[in-house]
Amino acid sequence: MSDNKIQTSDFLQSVKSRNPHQPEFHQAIEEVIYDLAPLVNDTARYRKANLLERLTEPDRIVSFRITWVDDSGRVRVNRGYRVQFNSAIGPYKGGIRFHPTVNESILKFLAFEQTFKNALTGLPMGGGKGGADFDPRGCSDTEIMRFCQAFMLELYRHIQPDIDVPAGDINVGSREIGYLFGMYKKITNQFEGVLTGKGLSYGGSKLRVEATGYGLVTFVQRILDHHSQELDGKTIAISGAGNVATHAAEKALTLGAKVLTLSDSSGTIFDEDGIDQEKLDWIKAHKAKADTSLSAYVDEFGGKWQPDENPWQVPCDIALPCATQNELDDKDAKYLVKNGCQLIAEGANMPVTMAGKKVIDEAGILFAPAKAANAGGVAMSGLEITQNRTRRAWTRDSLDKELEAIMHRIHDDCLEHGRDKDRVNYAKGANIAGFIKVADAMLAQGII
Ligand code: NDP
Ligand code: 2IT
Repeated sequence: MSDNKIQTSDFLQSVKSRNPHQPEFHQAIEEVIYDLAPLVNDTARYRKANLLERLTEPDRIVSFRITWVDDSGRVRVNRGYRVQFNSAIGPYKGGIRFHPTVNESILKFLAFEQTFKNALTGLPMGGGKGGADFDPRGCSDTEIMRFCQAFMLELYRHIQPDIDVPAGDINVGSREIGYLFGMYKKITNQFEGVLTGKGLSYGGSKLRVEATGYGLVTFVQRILDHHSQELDGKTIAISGAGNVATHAAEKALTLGAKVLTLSDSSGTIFDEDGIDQEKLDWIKAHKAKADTSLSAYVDEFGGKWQPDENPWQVPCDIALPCATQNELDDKDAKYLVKNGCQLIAEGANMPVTMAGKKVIDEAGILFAPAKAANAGGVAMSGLEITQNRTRRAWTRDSLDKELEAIMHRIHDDCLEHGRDKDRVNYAKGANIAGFIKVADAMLAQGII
């Protein structure tokens, strides 16, 4: 009975009816199903264990009220979540996002992808994600602290170093992790590695802040190497101006590339002269202040400010979407193709829409999917966990080498499973390599 072959359209339809009104979650599953269904259909042990259906249903989701008081004395209510998706290969692991758009669909898509991504790192981490529909814009530092404390007042029940280890994501950086960690320690009286992305003075890892962006560009460089090309001299369009975007830009500069754009939710800066390290330092400091727009860049350095626009109309060799999901659609992809872009690598999670991917695929442009290309951040989180366990702090140099080795191994995995005649289908390679690691662990652990 359970030996039936999977029909992708039936499978997707059943995902949609089991999870109504969750378009991002459907999309994340659609992104893997065309690669995984043939493998599962051809592999009796996967098919019999009904692995795809099991893998697309989260282990559990907790949703909770967060009540806090703002500076004017008003009592505020937000909704918080933790999606614990899959723990076949290790404790749940994945970031926390604070953004008004956060809902169950977005966190389920992120936790589903995280399961594959974490497997690709080769480190023992399951997949999870959490967050709240909280908008930090306009909040004072003490409001952010009170919100983080109120969030942890519930989250602490669900996390522990051997259960679930959250980290940062959009609008959750070192400051927020500090407040979250402080409250966890206050409630539990345990000083333990329950969060990653911590400050260096209390158990954080060197290079965690930089790791996602640096790892992304290391992965891009590896792809170019494999295709007998170099990063040196290439032009790059990057979206976002947060953790991933600015560190991708920084690494790209050290390798001789020219960064033409960065963006935020108010628009894009296009600097034909290139955004150098001095300009980047200014951007980092500017965006670290509350509620700032990148538009002030042009008063400081010149270049063009393009309000409410994304960077994808700017001619470039490489595009790195590093802001948020579904920020690069088919229309944008057509501009990139027309303007001669050769490689698109996802720094953000699922930044390219399905229609955008189709355009990229048809044009034969190199494409690096998020679960492989942005895995450097969570990989460094995994190394932070090991450092916490062994109570040692590794040097920046050794961590840098380890990060590079992990990104190279992920590239090898993509090659092994994604070779398609004379092309490499990196998305297929990442989907299959990640799946096999999780699926084999699930099989070994029985029907649970
Ligand atoms: P940050 O909060 O540091 O930065 C986010 C950036 O994206 C900001 O410039 C923000 O603009 C912009 N942005 C956010 N939402 C939107 C939106 N709806 N439309 C347009 N711009 C938007 O987050 P990160 O850099 O950490 O995360 C960026 C992406 O990378 C996310 O997809 C995240 O899931 C992914 N990621 C992050 C990792 C990490 O280690 N931090 C690891 C792997 C993936 P503004 O300032 O105006 O809000
Ligand atoms: O999407 C991601 O990989 C992250 N936000 C980082 C997760 C982590 O646990 O470091």
